[in-house]
Order: sequence, then C-alpha cells, then structure tokens
Amino acid sequence: MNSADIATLKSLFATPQSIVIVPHKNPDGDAIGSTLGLAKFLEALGQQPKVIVPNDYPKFLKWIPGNEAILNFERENSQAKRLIEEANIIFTLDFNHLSRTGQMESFLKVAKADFIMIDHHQQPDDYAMITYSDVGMSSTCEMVYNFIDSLDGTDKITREIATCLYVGIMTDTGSFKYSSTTSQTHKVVANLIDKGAENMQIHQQVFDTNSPARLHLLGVALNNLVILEDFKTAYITMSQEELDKYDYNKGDTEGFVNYGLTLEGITFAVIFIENKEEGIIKISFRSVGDFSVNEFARAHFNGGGHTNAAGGRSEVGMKETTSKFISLLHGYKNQLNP
Ligand SMILES: [Mn+2]
Repeated sequence: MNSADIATLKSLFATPQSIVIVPHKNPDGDAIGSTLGLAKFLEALGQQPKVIVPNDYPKFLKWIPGNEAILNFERENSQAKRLIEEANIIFTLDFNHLSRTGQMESFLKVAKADFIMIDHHQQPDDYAMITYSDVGMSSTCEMVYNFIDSLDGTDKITREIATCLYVGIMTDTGSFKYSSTTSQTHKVVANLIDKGAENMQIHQQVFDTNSPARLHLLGVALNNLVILEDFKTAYITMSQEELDKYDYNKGDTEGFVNYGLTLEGITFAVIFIENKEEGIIKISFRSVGDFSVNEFARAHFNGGGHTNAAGGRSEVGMKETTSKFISLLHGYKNQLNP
C-alpha cells in the first residue's frame, strides 16, 4: 500500500462505516484467520464489521476466536444479502477475482461499496478501490499484520487477533516450511507469539483433531496413489463413492495432495476429488521448485493460485479427467525434468 492508500484508510476508519469482510469459497485457515483477525482489529478501531463466508468450512477451523459471529451466505442468505447491499466498504481477503466467491459473485458485483483487496494470489483483478496485492507473501494473514502495522495499530493486537493471524500463517506455509516463508514471516510470527498466540495449542487444534473416518479416508487416498516417474509426478483420485463410504465431512481431504510430494524425486503432486452434487472433479495441484502449477491450472483446468499451490476443476468424469491430465504431461516433460 502506498502512503495515499494509508491516509485514505486512516480517515475512513475515523468514523463509523458499514463494513463487510469476505473470504473465498471453501475457506481455508488463511481465509478464516485473516477475515476474523481483520474483523477484530477493526472492532478495536470502533467499527462493527461483519464477516460473511460464501459457504461452510471445516470443523478444525471452528474454534478460532470470532467464529461464532460469522455469517454463512448459504444459511443466512437474506441477512447476508442485505449487509452486502448496505455496506459502504467490502474487504475481500485471500482471493483476487470475485468469481472465487461462488454464488456471492453476482451480489458483490452490483454492490455500491468500495472494495479493499488484501491478497497474495497471482494476477489480481482490478475491482478494488485499494488493492494490497503481494504474490511474494506467505499468507493473507501476514499481509493483515502488515496492514495493521501500516495503520500504526500493532499495539491493538490482542491475544485473539494474534491467534487468528497465527492460524493462517501456519496453515498457508505448511507449518513454516514452504519457500514463501521468509525471515520477515518469522518476525511477524514471533510478534504474534509475544502478543499471546499459543503456538503449540493452535497447532494441535488445527492438526491433531482427526476423526477415525478421516484417517481411513487418507488410507484410501494413499492406496489410490499413482506415480508417473517419467514426469516426476504423483496423483491421487477420490471418487464420490469412496468419500461417502467413509462418511466424508468438509475439510477431510485437506492436505492429502501433499503426500505425493513426500515421495523422493517427485516434484508435481495432484489430487482429483469427485463432487457429484456439483457435477465436477475438484483438483488441487502442488509443486516444488520452478514448475508453475498456477500456469498449469489456468491453462488447462479453469483454475489458478500460486506457483507451487493451485486449484482447478474439470467438468468431465474422473476417467476422462485423468486421461486428459496424463496426456497434457507430455507437453511439460522438459519443465518437469529440468
Ligand atoms: Mn492464502
């Protein structure tokens, strides 16, 4: 953000505004942590922001401070629509294209509010009055910390705000191991711990609350793993039938894709998950090194994200989707074997 943006924000928050904060559809730890952390900071400035999520999110995020006040656009639809209509400021966090909000998109597009984007995904759209975009950042939560810092507000960071922001930095960096984790990230995290974030407890609440069904589902996923050595690629498929058999709950397959990357020599990992209700195959892509899964997902699977982590979708069945995927790999053989 430049100094003009900071001045604009300071004068905006000096008087009460109608503020709505929105993360992307299928919100993850960074999306929930950043929206709740920002909401609590704005409350400390005397505002009364409302967080509206496009749809539900996993149980392992439902303990985060402020969780109980979140509105779900699917469940509290009329109230959420009214708040969007009446808002004069709408923050969009952890995404940079309104289509990432699913059903909410059409309502956001006609909203009279000024938008403020805080996000670290590549190729931001230009719908916002203030765009704070930095693709080098570990997480939107780290950016919310910087946002607070630019407004000279770090003294207002409570234990609750620190907890929210810690969650998103921890989850988006794979517990501080991805290449986007910088010394600055660690400095921010150190400050959050000083402000009261209990790192060990947060880690346990996010990662050590598996249900037996989820571990069985992981067993199925690992059994379905296919290794394509020529392309340094590993992929997993999960059919709707398999998900149903193990009583699938939202978020249960979170992180499964990363197991492919734990294989020696594998640099590209993918998971294909069938969603019968939406009639799609949901795809997550991960890589290590220079191979851009953002570009791959954009070019072939209607998606995008970051260089090493992206999402996409396919509207044909599992068999056709994986055949298409395998045939595409031939065009990337050199990139995958540098
Ligand atoms: Mn993120």
